[in-house]
Order: sequence, then C-alpha cells, then structure tokens
Amino acid sequence: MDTEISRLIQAELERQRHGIELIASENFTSQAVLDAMGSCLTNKYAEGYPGKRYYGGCEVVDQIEQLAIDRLCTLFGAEYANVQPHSGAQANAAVFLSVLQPGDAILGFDLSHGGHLSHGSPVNYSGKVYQANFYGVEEETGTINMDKVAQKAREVHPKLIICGASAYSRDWDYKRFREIADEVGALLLADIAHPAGLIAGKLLNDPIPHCHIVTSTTHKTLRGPRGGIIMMGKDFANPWGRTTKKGEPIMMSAILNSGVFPGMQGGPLEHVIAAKAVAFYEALQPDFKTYGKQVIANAQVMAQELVSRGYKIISGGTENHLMLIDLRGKFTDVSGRDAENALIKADITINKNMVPFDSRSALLTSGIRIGTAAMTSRGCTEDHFRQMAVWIDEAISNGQNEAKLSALKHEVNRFMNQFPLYS
Ligand code: DSN
Repeated sequence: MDTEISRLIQAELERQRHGIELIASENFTSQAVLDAMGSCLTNKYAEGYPGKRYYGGCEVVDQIEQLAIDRLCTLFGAEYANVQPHSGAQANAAVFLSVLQPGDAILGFDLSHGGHLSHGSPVNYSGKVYQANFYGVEEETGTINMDKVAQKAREVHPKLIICGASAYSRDWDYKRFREIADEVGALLLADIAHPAGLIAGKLLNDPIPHCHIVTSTTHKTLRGPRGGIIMMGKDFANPWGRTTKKGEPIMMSAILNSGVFPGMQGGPLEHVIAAKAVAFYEALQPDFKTYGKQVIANAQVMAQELVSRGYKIISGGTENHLMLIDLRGKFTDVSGRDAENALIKADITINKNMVPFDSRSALLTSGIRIGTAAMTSRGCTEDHFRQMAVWIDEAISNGQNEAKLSALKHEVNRFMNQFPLYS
C-alpha cells in the first residue's frame, strides 16, 4: 500500500484547513464534487461525444456528459456547450485551432497588465503560432480604454479578439468589444475563467449575448472541479463558407467540437465531467447567487481596508472577486515575491503578480493578487475579511521579523478552526 502519497494528501488537506487561502483562481469544491472526481468514471474511455463514441460501454457516461452540457447551457443561457476541455488553456487552444490559421493576427489583453498566458503571450504556443497583439490598461486609471482597443483593432486587423483576464478587477464591456470585432471583421472570444461564477449568478455583465464564443475554467468562482468549457449563446454557420459534402454550411458547433476532439484532446475525463455536472447543479441553486454577492462584498471591504492602510489597488477598487495590489504604493523595497514569502510564513496564501508598467521582472514582481472566492466558500464575511487585511498588512510590513510572522501564523491557524473543511 502506498502510504507516502496518502500522507502527502493528508498534509495538503491540513494545509488547506488551517491556512487563509486568497489565491484568486482557487476555491473549495463541495464534497459531492470531490466524490464525483474520485469515482469509477476515471476508468472509462469515451473518445467522441454522447451518442457518437469510438468506444463501447458509453451508455452511462453519455448520460452524464449530456447532463453536464444541458445544465451548463441552462446556467449561462447558452445554446451550445462543450464540457470536455481539460483546462481553460486547452479550451482556448481548441478555439484558436478551430477559428484561426497559423500566422493569423489576434488581439488580447496584455499578460503584464492582467491578461492570460494563453491569449498570445510570447512564451505560450498562442504567441508562437499566431501573430499576437495586445491592448492594456491606462497607467493613470488602471482601466481599459475602449477607444484605444478599437484603434489597436483597426491597426492590426485581428481575426480573433479576446476579452477576459486573470488579474483585472473591473467588469467587461462585451457589447463594445463586439462592436469593435464587427467593425474589423473579427470573431470575439470572451474568456470568463475568473468571473464565471459571478456571471452565472447574474452579478456581472453577461458575455453570452455579445460574444461569438465563450470559454471558461470551472474551478475558480464557479467552484467546480479543475477543468475547462466552451460555450456559444447561439450556434451559427461558419463565416468562411465551409460546407458539408451535401453543400450545407458547417455550423460552428461542429467546428468547435472537432477542435476539442480530435483536434486538441483525446479521451475526455468523464469523472471530471461528472464533477462539472455536479458543480453546475450547485450553481443553479438560489444560494449560489447569495454566495456570489458575498464574494463581491468581501472583496470590496478588503480593498477598502487595504487602501486605508496605504496600499494601491490597480484601478482603485474592485467589482469582482479579486484585486491587484501595486506594493510600490506603500513600500519602496518590498517586491511581490517578498510579500508572498512573508505571507506564507503566516499561513496566508496569495500569489505575486506583475502589475501594469511593472519595474520588476515576472519572478520578482511589484504586485500581489488577492481573491475572495475561496474564503467566502469557507463562510467568511465582511468582518473576517477586514481582519485578514490587517494580518496581510502586518505580515508584509514585518517580512523580516520571524517572531512576528510566527505569532501571526498562530492567530491565523486559530481563526481557521472556526471554518471546518471536509469534516
Ligand atoms: N488561471 C490562472 C490564474 O489566474 O491563476 C493561471 O493560469
């Protein structure tokens, strides 16, 4: 019997139980989601789609995958969904493969301003295979200037425009993005990996009516298993005039499905798809909206508390679950890496993050990113988040003081005893 891995899984559970988790892309799934992921479904091969598989014995997983698709369509008001992408990056890769040719121009949000690696970063395949161009935020406001996005689109003639981010605390003007995409003849993709749960709760702008294609992960604010999805509000005939042997236009749903399989992936992870279906069921319940409202309220309180302690939040505040903090607003000599290291000694987990117009490298950074989705799932409300902001400030301000950090860790561990996990 392997005791080493079970001991390490137990150690990770204890870490999750006793620490404050503020990584903006993480969350705590329900026990039901965990159970589905750890089920016998992992044994099944099911290349293809429900009713059209390349393996026998798929009658049960067909029902599971169809349920996941139907629930996801209901949750977002979408006509089409693909639940097979193994991750958000795989979902984006499958879309790019479906709608672009190598060398085509794309326009996405700059990674160093809060965008995502898979939206054209030069170190990612998306920036190697396609001609990547970027829009960013204004230095003074920390927000995206839509007139400049339009100007950039007119200059570079992208085939695909991508909106969505990993570290942007403001909502997105999908309607204006669509007007720009239409003007330059581009398709519009929204990657809603971060705010998906808040969009499902109808607490943020809805990309579905405006964007040709929407991708997401399922494990951030949506609180499901680690994975990706692709959706379309309405299916449409491909814009390149491709037809079937019978001369009928090929629909985008067919193009995206074959972009995922066989284009990008092999066998779908049916245990993860079942867990996605459980998470979509949970997100369809009325209390998920209550959860989303609390996530946003907690983020706003935490941002206010940090601002009152001298921290600079990019864009001045937050409308979603996260905030990006420029440490240069308060310290001259503390990098994001220093802050991350100090906080981890107090059992507070965040991640260092580049800030727009950063003067430090990606390994050091001048910023940290904080998100409230995970701790809200644990049951924390505004007063708890005010307290967390105080501890964050104390830890960063005393990054060299081991005794202080150790005392903070004890307080944090005691605090977390109130919020049991997977008991
Ligand atoms: N999902 C990204 C994040 O926001 O942490 C990393 O790829």
